[in-house]
Amino acid sequence: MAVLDHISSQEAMALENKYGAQNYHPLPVVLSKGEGVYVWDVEGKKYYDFLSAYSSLNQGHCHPKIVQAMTDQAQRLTLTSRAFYNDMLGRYEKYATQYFGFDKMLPMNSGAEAVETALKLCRKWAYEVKGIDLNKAEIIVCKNNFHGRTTTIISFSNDPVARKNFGPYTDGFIKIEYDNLAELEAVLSTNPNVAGFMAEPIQGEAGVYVPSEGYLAKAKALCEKYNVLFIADEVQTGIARTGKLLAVDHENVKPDVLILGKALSGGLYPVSAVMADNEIMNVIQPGNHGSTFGGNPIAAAVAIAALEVVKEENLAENADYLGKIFRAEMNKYIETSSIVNLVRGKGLLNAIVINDDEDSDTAWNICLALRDNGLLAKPTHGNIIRFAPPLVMTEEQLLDCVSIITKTLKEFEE
Ligand code: IF1
Repeated sequence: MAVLDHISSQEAMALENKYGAQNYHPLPVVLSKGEGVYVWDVEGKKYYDFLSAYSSLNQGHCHPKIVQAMTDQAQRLTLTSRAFYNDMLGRYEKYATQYFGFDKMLPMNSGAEAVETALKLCRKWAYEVKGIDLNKAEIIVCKNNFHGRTTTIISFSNDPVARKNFGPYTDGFIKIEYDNLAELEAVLSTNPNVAGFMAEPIQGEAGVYVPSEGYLAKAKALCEKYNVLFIADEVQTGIARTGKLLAVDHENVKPDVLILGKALSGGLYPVSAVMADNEIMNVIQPGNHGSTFGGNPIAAAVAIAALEVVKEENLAENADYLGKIFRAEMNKYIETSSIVNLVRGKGLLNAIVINDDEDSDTAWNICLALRDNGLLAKPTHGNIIRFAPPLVMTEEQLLDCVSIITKTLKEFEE
């Protein structure tokens, strides 16, 4: 059998189970095609994608403009490394920094790499600009955070599955409660070695946990008061997902350091970036940091197209509009539901909380039933299901999805 002969779902899953490291527990569905808000499995069954590769596919699957930009660039020049200049990177950097309103950016590939970049940038700024004693810098993070999978990042995770037996852990992080300004100020006002505060504007993995209104603006003000960098991890919340270009835009906050990934490429390619103004970014000098693929010409071409699509197709406005309809429709259902406790979220980053224990398998079973009914979503905990469709969805499609979701949930009512 040739490697790329036709394959059934059962065969494809068996191959991953046998030859792949078992670091995931995927929903049993094998996808082979995507277009806009839809995906198809290898047997040809069509589904609404309600995960969007964890908010990477905001522009929809295989967006023609982004695919075109990628294939054109792939036929011209793919990779130079940063040992040489290329004719795409500077143009991308100008476009993207003006788009988000920063002086400079540092291009990387994955979200975790961009988070690492931000942490290194913050530490170097602490020693060279703020004047913290060498190796004393500390960065405040939040409980129940999710920032990626590197050894340093899992060092400040409190998810036992993500961190157990991966020690020794990296020092230099202080964990505080999310959405708690008193605790933030208590640390800032007593610890002169704090260099930065890093947070997700909405905690994704924690279950789409939206902080109190004003939290981000007040946290940013506290950071200013104590000369500490406010680092926003918008890897998941950025690029129109929550109904604004960035989730911090809901509170008119400009982070000192902005971390982007996922939908920066429209889901075609791993593209991430860190943005900051000169007084911060200029601490990075040749040799301090980098990546073979970071800022490559394909990434640059893809990201420019992906960002253009967000503006041209008004994806932030659409996410805001459809998100309100989604939550309103779900709330109508929840009024009489014994299985769903609540819906929460912003724009098209939402979750429902199921009326069951956190370690139950109800959310998983509901996701299997949703799959059978033509909609793909994934639990974030035993009792929470995240709903994050592509932002190119129409109102008619969204209402169709609401009816699939409520019909499926009704199958689980006692
Ligand atoms: C996995 C969650 C989403 C992120 C934020 C950095 C990264 C992520 C705020 C790292 C990545 C992912 C990765 C994915 C699951 C996932 C996730 F469920 F864990 F929370 F999106 F909702 N900052 N999030 O959310 O980016 O290195 O992966 O490109 O399987 O680990 P990455």
